[in-house]
Amino acid sequence: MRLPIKTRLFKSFASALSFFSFLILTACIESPILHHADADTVTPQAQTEADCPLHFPTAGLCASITWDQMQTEDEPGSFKLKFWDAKTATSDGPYLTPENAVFTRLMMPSMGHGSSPVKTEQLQAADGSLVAGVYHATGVYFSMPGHWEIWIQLRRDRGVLEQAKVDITI
Ligand SMILES: [Cu+2]
Repeated sequence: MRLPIKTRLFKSFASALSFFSFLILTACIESPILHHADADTVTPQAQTEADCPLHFPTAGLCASITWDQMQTEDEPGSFKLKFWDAKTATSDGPYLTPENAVFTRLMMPSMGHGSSPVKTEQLQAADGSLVAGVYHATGVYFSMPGHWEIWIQLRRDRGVLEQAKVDITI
């Protein structure tokens, strides 16, 4: 039996409607994802450890360590230490000299001891001028194998204002 023309029209309208509502529904499901993707490109991403390996929130600085050389049996190691503004700069610079004195301490947490002192000095260019925000740490010697912490400290007088560490296994 053929359905009356009105019923057939209604049926095709209804199926068209359900098709469109399916599309709309799909769009609604996808839209938060799209919106999220858009938000990610606009909003600066939260700082990860890779962006800010050493974080000094009070000073508003980040820092990173780059090894010149690791210690050998005969010689201690050395590294460059670079500071930058946590909000406006990246690990590629521009680098910023902290307002406080910079120190390096080596600690072996499992045994509660340190190692011989590390010399941390602001890097000098060939003409003798100081390089902004870049330090050279020398005499970096871990006295035994195992897990160590390299603590970078910002100090005033004899007090540590702020410190951050990177872990290393020797
Ligand atoms: Cu030890």
